[in-house]
Amino acid sequence: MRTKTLALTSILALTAMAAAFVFGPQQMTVKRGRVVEGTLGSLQSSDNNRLVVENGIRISGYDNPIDIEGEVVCGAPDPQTMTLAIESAATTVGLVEYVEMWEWNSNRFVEVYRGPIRRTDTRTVVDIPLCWRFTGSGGQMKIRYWVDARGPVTLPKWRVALDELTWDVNWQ
Ligand SMILES: [Ca+2]
Repeated sequence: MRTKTLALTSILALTAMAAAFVFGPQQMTVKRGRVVEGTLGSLQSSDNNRLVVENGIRISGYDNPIDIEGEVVCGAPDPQTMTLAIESAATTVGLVEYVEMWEWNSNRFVEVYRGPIRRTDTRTVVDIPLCWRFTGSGGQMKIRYWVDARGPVTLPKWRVALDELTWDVNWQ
């Protein structure tokens, strides 16, 4: 019931905003890694307020040292275009960030971006092709952000700082 109310409010907001909307995750679960500073609110815009996550303990080689899942109700299904903005920095070289989105027809996460994380704050904007695949019937979207060490990372502890993780969605 709460979700339905939220979706309705978002649709009204969309009408007023000419069917284009920027938003970040409304809910988030850190499945692996330790939050050092920041909150879900830190991801909503590029403002130097960052969610900082330290790598977690790997029980097996299949575990990703940082693994975060988030959800949002964007208000309406079947958008025309969508871009994803990611702004991140790391305390070491050799890390790669991966972004996946939930594809509702096949019921699985699909990779939409991967790239190295730089030492300096870098904002990347990714175009999401066939973006309607990633919205549920009520406009729900799910995202997974994970990090793995792909280079020679010798530090036992390192951190990734996320300044922004948002979608720019257009229904026109
Ligand atoms: Ca921020």
